[in-house]
Amino acid sequence: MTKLKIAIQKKGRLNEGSVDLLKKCGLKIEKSRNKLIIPCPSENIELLLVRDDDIPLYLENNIADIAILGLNEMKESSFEANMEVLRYLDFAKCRLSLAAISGQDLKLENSSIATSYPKVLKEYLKSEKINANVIEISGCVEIAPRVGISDYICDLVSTGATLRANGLEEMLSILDSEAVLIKKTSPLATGKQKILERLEARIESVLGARNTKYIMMNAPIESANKIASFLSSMEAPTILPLLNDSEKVAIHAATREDKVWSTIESLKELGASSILISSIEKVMV
Ligand code: PRT
Ligand code: ZN
Repeated sequence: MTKLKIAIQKKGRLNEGSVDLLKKCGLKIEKSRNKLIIPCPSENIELLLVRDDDIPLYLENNIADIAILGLNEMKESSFEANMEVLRYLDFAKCRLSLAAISGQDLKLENSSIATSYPKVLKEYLKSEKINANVIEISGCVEIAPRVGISDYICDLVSTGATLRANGLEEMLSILDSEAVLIKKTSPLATGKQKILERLEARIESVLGARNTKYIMMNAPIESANKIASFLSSMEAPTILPLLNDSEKVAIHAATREDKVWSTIESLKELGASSILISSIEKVMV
């Protein structure tokens, strides 16, 4: 039986988001501490739990068919040219940034920069025609400027708390990263491709639902058309009569989460009341 093999991080910042997304896509993932291969036979899928640094190698050697990885790790891989991003997954967001001891100016020419991401950094320096010495260190990069190893560091930042705790200041972001669904650029066999397409459709519906809210309200009949045309819904809003109130109707619609607050304010101005907003689990368009 054909199986699609998916590599995800075993432990770390990508693990929880990857498992959560795949579970919402219907995969039954029974995690046990030492199990590195998890079969999901009902979906014809097999999960490989590995270190994120090794994921590009697994794809390159066709040990995994697709994977969930941080964009920064994909870009850092020597196999980057053989891989493609299928979808941005909206979690594990961070940026690769240049930082220095607080209060300094950014003067990269002829400087030294410590990093665990030498490939991405060198590509950036080349594209900007900056001549600088890249010092590769494997971790705890934040210490480098304080102990005189380098003038700057180039490291991943999400909240910036780690930089601040080490007296460093973020100066310039050179790459925005998040978890991405990736595969080798070469085509998959037909059976695997079909399983992938089904999974991608499910991911689409799970991620679509994350950014969508279901909004319900009562409104005066005379405002109903205005409200209906105002709501940015996926389909035309539903308008229902109310029991024992001939002057009002109930209006239901799906709306984008980032628009919810401004939507509520405008709805109130149009006379809407009893506004309820609820989450949506999945969206099939
Ligand atoms: O064991 P394995 O090799 O699989 O994991 P790992 O230790 O190499 O990676 P892990 O789990 O730390 O990170 C995996 C991926 O998560 C990274 O490649 C990024 O794509 C993504 N990610 C998202 C981050 C962060 N956010 C992040 N904040 N990776 C690292 N950090 C570091 C940051 O550099 C800082 O040291 O977390 C610390 C806290 O960040 P602040 O800015 O919130 O203080
Ligand atoms: Zn790693």
